[in-house]
Amino acid sequence: GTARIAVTGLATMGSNLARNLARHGYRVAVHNRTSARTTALIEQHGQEGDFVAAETMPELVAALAKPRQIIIMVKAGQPTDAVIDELVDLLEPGDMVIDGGNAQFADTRRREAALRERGLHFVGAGISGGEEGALNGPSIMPGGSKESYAHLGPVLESIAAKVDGQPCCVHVGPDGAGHFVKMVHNGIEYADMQLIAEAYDLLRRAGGLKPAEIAEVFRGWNSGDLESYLVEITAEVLGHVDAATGQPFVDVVADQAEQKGTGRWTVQEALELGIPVTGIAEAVFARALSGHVDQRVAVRDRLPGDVPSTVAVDGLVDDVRHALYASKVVAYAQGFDQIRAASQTYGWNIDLGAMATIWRGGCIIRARFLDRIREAYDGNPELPSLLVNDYFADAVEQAQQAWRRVVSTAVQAGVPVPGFSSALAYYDGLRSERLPAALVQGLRDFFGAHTYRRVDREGSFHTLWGADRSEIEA
Ligand code: NBP
Repeated sequence: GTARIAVTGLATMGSNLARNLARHGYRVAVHNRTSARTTALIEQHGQEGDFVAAETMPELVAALAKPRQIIIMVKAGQPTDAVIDELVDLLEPGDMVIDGGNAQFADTRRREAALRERGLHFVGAGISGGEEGALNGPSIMPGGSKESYAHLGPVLESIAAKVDGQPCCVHVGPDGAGHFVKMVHNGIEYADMQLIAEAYDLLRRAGGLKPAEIAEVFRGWNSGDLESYLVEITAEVLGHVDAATGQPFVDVVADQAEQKGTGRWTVQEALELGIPVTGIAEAVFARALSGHVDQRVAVRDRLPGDVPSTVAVDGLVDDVRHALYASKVVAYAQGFDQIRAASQTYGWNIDLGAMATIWRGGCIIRARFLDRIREAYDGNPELPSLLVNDYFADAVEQAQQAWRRVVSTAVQAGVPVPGFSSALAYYDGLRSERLPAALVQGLRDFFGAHTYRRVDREGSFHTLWGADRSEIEA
């Protein structure tokens, strides 16, 4: 065969990715379980490039030059395994199977190990940017072997988004590293949106601003440090008026946020790693709370707020901007901590600065301040937290008083701000010289003889709480 690369799975993502490849001059073999999709792609877009349509998997494999490179873009989970099973018997050692779906990284690790046994390369590649990104340039986070990246990298880099001439694609690390980073990216996206939603809610409920006015506020913010795709589209969504009712669009949308699961995965994995990603966790739980409509309706009248109808809001808009920025820095700091922890646990050796680089374009969390994150990790790859990089430390210091005012205003006004307040609690926790964990240790030792360490001597100790309260070395 002569095709450079293949795509199997031609729903929205797969067909757009195939078109992106073809538009970049690659001969692309295309296949879908239901061949009507293949036919439709060729009929509608065949003139955009050099496609080879394959009706069956053996035809697809035969169409490819060696070593073969096949991108799978099907529904994550069992469908991906079904496609891999069908493929592997048709392939030869050295061939590469790329999973561009939203796979769970543990699945990617399992699949990579299984294919490696057969001499095949398995590349779990996180792809962000939705259908628009797939067509015009996504952010790509490929895992797998270095050897496979040597073949694949140039192709993926050519179709990825570019920022300042740099492709938003680098080799993340072995086996599941790419899908892990994609997962955390999605988790950060959850946190980012939650913080934006809290800013809106406060400006509306405590500040008394109308959606159209808040749209203007966000439009203004988008020309400063907060410049990002999400802040930009927040202005669009808040400014939109429902044609049917003439109401602000945001008032006619049911207030129950959905989740497909990647935010939840991020938190589950953070719990396993013992990394506090409170910003992401609060975002996942805020969506969960919003979704429990029956419960909300059942309890609402019995839970009075007892809050003043108005609160002093002098300078609220600027304060909220500071709170949003500081909380966002915390959410990213936590996400990067999680990537670093996983990198150590799984031996991935991930370059954290490079991750910030590839999220600058193509993906949903693209933002100006990712440049700052890259600079921070380039300057010091061992940074103990993003928060102590000079730029971010100064920014958070400047924001601090406003951040505290915003959280207390929200509390007084009865507006929930789990993202802002947990980010501030995280910040105050990290900077505290002494934490009440000492008391927790004392309690654990009291009821369960769990022992404790002392600040002044090495070793583990236990106090004989039920006897004379003398201390013994455990
Ligand atoms: P879907 O996730 O809706 O999957 C549809 C595709 O999976 C079709 O090609 C379908 O074939 C194929 N498929 C299924 Br379902 N079961 C199969 C099986 N047992 N064997 C072979 N093929 C099977 O497509 P999508 O929205 O384009 O997303 C593709 C992947 O990209 C997913 O993993 C998704 O999570 C990920 N992703 C999506 C986005 C996005 O914005 N949509 C963004 C980033 C990543 P058929 O035509 O024969 O039914």
